[in-house]
Amino acid sequence: MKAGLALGLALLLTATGRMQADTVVTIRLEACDLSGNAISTVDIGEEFLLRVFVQDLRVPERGVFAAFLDVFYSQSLVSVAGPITAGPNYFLLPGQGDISHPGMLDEIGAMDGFGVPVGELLLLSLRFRADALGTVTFFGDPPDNFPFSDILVYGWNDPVPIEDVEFGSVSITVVPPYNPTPDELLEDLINYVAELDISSGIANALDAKLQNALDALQAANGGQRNDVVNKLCAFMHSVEAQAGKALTQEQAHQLLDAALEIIAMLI
Ligand SMILES: [Ca+2]
Repeated sequence: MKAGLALGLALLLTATGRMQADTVVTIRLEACDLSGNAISTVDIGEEFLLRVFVQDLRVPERGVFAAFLDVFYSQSLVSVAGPITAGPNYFLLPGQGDISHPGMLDEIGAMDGFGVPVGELLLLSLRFRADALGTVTFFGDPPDNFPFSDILVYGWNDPVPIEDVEFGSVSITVVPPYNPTPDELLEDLINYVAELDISSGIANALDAKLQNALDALQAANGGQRNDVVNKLCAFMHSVEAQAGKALTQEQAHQLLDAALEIIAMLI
């Protein structure tokens, strides 16, 4: 099949009449949450999916029949947490792909078996766990175990030359979980009020009420938390009085929601 690869390349160059190869297949990597939403950050300890998409870029598009790749990643930050799952148009070959070596997914991929796949399609996904803080990049890299890992497209008998396949990469940052304390939320709210484009008189009045609440909170023991709630209620009354006047309705809603969130943590 090495000869087949070389022949495929020669045929492609002859057919296109160009010495510069065009991308025929893209293999794109994406990080997403367990519901399938693309993400760029993940809380430490949480799981996420690495998803691999393929697309045939030829015109007219005929579809990717089989695609494989290696993926390198930092083993100190994330670890494999589940088996490979094929996308809905593809199936896994028994024994194909080795995910047992930390830091490397070797020869992972899938084949089509369910009609003509056109458009960008999910080839496979794989569950990872975020183990340590930092940014991890998953690098897609050409496979090397031919002919088992040949990248095939409909309409061509020979494999797609590796140099005509674009292997993508994706980064995701592992972050601490965001569990703000009431103090932190109150400080956020104070900063938010300070940045509002409102008259300084109103801003100062609102700020004074929040500072009162923050002072009470920082001095509070369990028995004094009602005092904090009362001070936040005073803040909310002031906001309501200014809604549609010194504050827009939207600003007022945001301030009320923020205060209610803090109160909910205190009662
Ligand atoms: Ca490999």
